[in-house]
Amino acid sequence: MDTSAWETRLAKLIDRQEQWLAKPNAPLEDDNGLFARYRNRAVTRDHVPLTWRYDLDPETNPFLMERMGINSTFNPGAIVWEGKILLVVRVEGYDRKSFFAIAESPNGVDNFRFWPEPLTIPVSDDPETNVYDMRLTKHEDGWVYGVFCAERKDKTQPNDPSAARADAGIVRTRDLKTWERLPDLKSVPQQRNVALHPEFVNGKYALYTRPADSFINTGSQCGIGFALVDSMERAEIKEEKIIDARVYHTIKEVKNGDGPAPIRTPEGWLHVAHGVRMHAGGLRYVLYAFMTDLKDPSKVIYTPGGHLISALGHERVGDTPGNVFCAAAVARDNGELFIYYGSSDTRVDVVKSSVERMVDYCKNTPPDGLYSYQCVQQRMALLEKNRKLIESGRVPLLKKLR
Ligand code: M1P
Repeated sequence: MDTSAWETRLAKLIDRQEQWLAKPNAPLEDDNGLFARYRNRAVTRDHVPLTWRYDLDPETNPFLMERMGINSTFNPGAIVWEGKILLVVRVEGYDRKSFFAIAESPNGVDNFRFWPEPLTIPVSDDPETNVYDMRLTKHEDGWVYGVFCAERKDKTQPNDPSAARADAGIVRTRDLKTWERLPDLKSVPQQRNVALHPEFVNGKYALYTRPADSFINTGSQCGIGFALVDSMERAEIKEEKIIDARVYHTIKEVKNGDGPAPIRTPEGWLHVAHGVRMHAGGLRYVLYAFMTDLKDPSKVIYTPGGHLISALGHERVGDTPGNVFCAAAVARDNGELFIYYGSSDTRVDVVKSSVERMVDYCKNTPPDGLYSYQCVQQRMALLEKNRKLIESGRVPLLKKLR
């Protein structure tokens, strides 16, 4: 390529990315009263800086090729930091390895820009092959913790190149720039999807866990667990109780896992989790919500039935079609609540709700009826209530529904 063609191409790349990053986002009108989706994706692989992907030297890259491509950006952790919303995004290269990088937005819905460099997370004595899905917790001990999946080859199965083991890696920081690596969470079952509770519980650190017999299948393990550990510097699970079990013929029949650290609300801790079922198309991941008791966060108090978010429209397209997965939600001081989720393991999408709406949803949505007969009864109860209201004439507009 001659110099002018090379420069023209570079100018185009720069312009195109700048336009993409500066694109304003807006909520879609077809919201459901609980949350609003947004017109544009929050973070995509096209947000990743050109300097991380291209060799920008015309001598060594005469065709201005993308030398090290990015496959996807998804499953972030989130934090409100100095008034801005920061996502610790799982960035996956063409080489299938993920790494973490912070993308920052002034308003949480658009203009996400990556910090100049990806995060350098120190490795332990037994370096993991892959890292992903970091949950962030601003803990009352003053540290910000990141708990993530540290994936290694399963050394007990040397002849199977696809055999892996998942453990919970732990890092902490005070400025989001320098990260201290702590020993991985010690646990007999494998652990992915571990989130740290933001407050001490009985003077200990509290973890929401997801024990699993193997890398993909949870096997004999039954759901989201709760464990107290004495220290995060040598975190070890000695006892774990299942607080949100997998249940036959529900959205969490095959497996589930807590999402971000729970959010304190006046009526309990709000959790967003993922549930997985199996169907002819493979595993189907959806998001659901539940709440735990303010004084005893291991006690589940509200379990709205069914899913909160399932993949729709563009969200259904990507590497694992039809799945959504969440490790990030933030509540702002004004009560606004943003939930960030990876759709089809490809990009980050966002919805806006509020703490008040989510609590109302959790308290007043009937739990899964578990049987079709019971589900019809629940629906009939709603219908009957509405019928009486229509007949009462209390809400004149309802006459239209007669
Ligand atoms: O592909 C969907 C998700 O699968 C895994 O989730 P789980 O731990 O419940 O099996 C994770 O690899 C997650 O990153 C991924 O989005």
